[in-house]
Amino acid sequence: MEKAWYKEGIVYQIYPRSFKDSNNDGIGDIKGIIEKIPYLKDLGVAIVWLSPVYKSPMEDNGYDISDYQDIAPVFGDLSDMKKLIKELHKVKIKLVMDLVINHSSSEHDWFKKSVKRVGKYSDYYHWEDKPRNWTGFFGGKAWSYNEERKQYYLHLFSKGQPDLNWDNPELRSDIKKMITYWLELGVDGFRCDVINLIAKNNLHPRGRKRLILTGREHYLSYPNLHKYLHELNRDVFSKYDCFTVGETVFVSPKDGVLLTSPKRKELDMVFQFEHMDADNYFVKWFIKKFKPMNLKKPLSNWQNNVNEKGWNTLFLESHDQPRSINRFGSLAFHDESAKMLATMLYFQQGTPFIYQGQEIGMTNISFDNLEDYQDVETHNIYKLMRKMLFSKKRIMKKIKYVSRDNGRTPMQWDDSKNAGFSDQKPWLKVNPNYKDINVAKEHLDKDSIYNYYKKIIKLRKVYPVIVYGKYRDIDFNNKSLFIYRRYDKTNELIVLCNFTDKDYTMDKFEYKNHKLILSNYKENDDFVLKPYEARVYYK
Ligand code: TEU
Ligand code: CA
Repeated sequence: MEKAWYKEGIVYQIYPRSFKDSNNDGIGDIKGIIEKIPYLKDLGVAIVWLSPVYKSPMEDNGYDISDYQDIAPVFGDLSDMKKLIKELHKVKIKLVMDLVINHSSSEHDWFKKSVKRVGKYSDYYHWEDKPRNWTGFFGGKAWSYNEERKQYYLHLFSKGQPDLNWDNPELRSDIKKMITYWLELGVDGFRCDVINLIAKNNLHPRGRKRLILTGREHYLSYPNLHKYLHELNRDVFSKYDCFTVGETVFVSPKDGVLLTSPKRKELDMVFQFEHMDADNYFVKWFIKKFKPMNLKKPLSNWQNNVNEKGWNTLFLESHDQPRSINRFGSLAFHDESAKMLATMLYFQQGTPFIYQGQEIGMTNISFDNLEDYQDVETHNIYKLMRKMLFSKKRIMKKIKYVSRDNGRTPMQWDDSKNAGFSDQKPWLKVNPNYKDINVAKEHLDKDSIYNYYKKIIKLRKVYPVIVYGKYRDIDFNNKSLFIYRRYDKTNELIVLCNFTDKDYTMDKFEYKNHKLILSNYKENDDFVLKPYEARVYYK
């Protein structure tokens, strides 16, 4: 299997708004990230994925871009960006930017010119005389009327995020120029936002009525997608030592191989979301009780069907997801379950992604007032559910569990005011548990979640079989344990995880000739796995 730096290194995702505020305006910024580079180095981070910092009206916190080649003043300026790249490279950390090219902001110059039908920009977006019945990712209609142009335009997300028309070669050429601009500045790769939505059915027929995302058959991994990805790779990415990870929604392992097979020269890896439905019925707002098998099945499915053909990513959290301890672990066994989840995940095959705060065990927020939530998706869904006559109480209960703000509360650096994130009232409230859960405290505790993550990151450097070994499930039908084997010709790792809050007695112990290289418990009984106990054996 082809070796590559982006297969070996740990990627750490930074949501800039919530990471570190250097100028005390209550909002994280680039200078704050530069301040924390020593922290990233200490953890063992190899690559930083930076969520958008471009010019934006911030309707979707920067995923609505109004200038792809300039920085939002709230985060800093281009000289800060160049300094960040330089300082990260100085300590051998690479930088991956967020590439949001399915849509721009309606404040983008291109959209303003498109509304006025100026030259080549007229067809940079999707315009129709009549709306389609499609619905969007944030609930509600996906086509809106523009009074000035007197036509409807497509926006799969918020109204301020019009979808770009990728069938237009002029648009594709401008996008390629913009990507080249960042690569020339020294950026080492891109996380491509909802990249499998970029190709639409240019006939715009009526969409099939569905519970969510009516009309998705006209843009979800549409055939032209592969043509456009191959074109980006051929004309831009292949000319640099860079890597691309696609955020691809509603894809199967089969799609995953099509998108990440090295032979096809499209993307290097993708984020898939099948395992993110482990606690919901297909739509995150329809919550169901988590069962370990609901996580094991999709993760194992992707391991068994993508390994050796394409390349996986390993993630449980991001700026779009609630915290994994609340979803798949246990607050009663907070530390044990956080460490177990990390063990379960990061010894699988694929590039590991850590989302800021995950490495110290940050948890969901629980605001009682809707006004305390800032996320556009949360507010849109609230309005939609009220129209569907859901009670306020019932909706708030869902929001507490599902809102993307659960993963966006300020990073908890220490137990000082605002968790050391800022001297000013932060844009989003700090989780009140910051006095117990913070970097400073965990740095000092050799048994902390932070130091457990450091051990995992170190082990990945010591045992290449973790990165390049094969994967096999063990005792797959076991509903309480997640056990798997990683191996190559001369090495074997066995990973055992108890996914329950009870002791689990194994009927046999097969690893007496193996060396225990990691566990989240100090004592390990041969036959009994304690609640959320994780072990890694090596031979
Ligand atoms: O997310 C796309 C996406 O699918 C998520 O919005 C997902 O539908 C939702 O979070 C499920 O709750 C990307 C970005 O990661 C997200 O932050 C942006 O809001 C979105 O695209 C639009 O750019
Ligand atoms: Ca700031």
